[in-house]
Amino acid sequence: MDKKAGFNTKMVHGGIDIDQFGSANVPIYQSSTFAFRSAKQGADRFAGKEEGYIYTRIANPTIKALENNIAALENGYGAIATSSGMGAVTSIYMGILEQGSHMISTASVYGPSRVIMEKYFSKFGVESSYVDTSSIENIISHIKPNTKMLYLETPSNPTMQLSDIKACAQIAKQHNMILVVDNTFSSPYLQSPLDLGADISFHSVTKFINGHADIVGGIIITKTEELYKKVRPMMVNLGFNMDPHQAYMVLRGVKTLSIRIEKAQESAAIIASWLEKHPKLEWVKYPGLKSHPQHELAKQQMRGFGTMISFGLKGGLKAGETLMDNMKLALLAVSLGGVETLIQHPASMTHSAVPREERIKAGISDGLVRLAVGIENVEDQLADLEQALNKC
Ligand code: LCS
Repeated sequence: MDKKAGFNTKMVHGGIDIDQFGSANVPIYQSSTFAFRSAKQGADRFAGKEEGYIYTRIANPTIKALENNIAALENGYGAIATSSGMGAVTSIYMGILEQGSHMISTASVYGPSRVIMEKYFSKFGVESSYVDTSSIENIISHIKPNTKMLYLETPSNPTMQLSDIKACAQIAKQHNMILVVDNTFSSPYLQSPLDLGADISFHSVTKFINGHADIVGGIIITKTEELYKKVRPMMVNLGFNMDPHQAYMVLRGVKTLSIRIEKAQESAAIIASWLEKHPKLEWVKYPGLKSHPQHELAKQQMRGFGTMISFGLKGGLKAGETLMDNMKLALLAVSLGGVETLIQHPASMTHSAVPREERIKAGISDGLVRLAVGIENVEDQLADLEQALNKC
């Protein structure tokens, strides 16, 4: 595949080899193990002297096709598919950090990404600072001699705050930190962290990349071979591997990634402007709105403003509950990035494990409601919000 091929071309063909039968789709190699033709071949494969498959936890042809495809979309050296987005987060923490090292991270990250660091990795002597990474000065003020990783989630879940990837890459380089970006909220279609200077980009493929709310998965893309070799053994040895059937589902989803996002994003822009004018709302956060504090940065580092909106109602949490209980088309469910519109309440759902004080400090107020816009007709999405807001 020509490296200069367009995004849609890479989405459909990137990294995918046609098999011996000319199969248009990558087959599901549902096999846990792969037979060697001889003892020597087995030994050579284990020694890395011969390419080929050994055991599915290590590598598998269907999973490899997905890894090559996403590496092509993000312009990385290689990709590592994982059982879930959290499998990706854990593999990255394990691969880069060690006892005594320190990490700086966006305060408003997906709840469990923070909880596993503060609750579990801390037990093994890893330190962390959860800070406002939208300010470079603030990041610099938290750097310590043992800071090894700068971890951004941009836009962040669920506050929709942005961090400047290019500026952070410069700081990371100066201070010998590995820059990791959780690119889940943008997908490879809207943002290319590695092109902006990040070392590692990753996704919960459960969201946009798969896009059909039918599997859970993750993927890590590294800029260099060195980082790939540091992180891949974590997936393999800790058992965070994807399953071949899961990889097949994701390969099927990724073929329509840009088309799904374009459609949902068009609606999200209309809905965000509509919500901003609604008398029952106190505030709306969407990177495409001029009122978003980092609208200009969003224009520079993203190729579109995405499909995620967060907002607060004047009636606070009570009104938010009434809204969620009365939505008829949108599902009251966590997750995002699928074809269906979802609504949820981070304080009691996705971010409930983050202590309240820390959650509020990170900008996730009790009344914040998160809307993940799907591909339904925008008139129907608006009518659904209108009838539910009328009850608030
Ligand atoms: N990173 C981000 C930004 C996420 O939103 C999620 C999941 C993960 C990582 C973890 O991925 P998973 O293991 O679930 O594949 N976010 C969810 C959310 O906002 N609602 O439900 C899950």
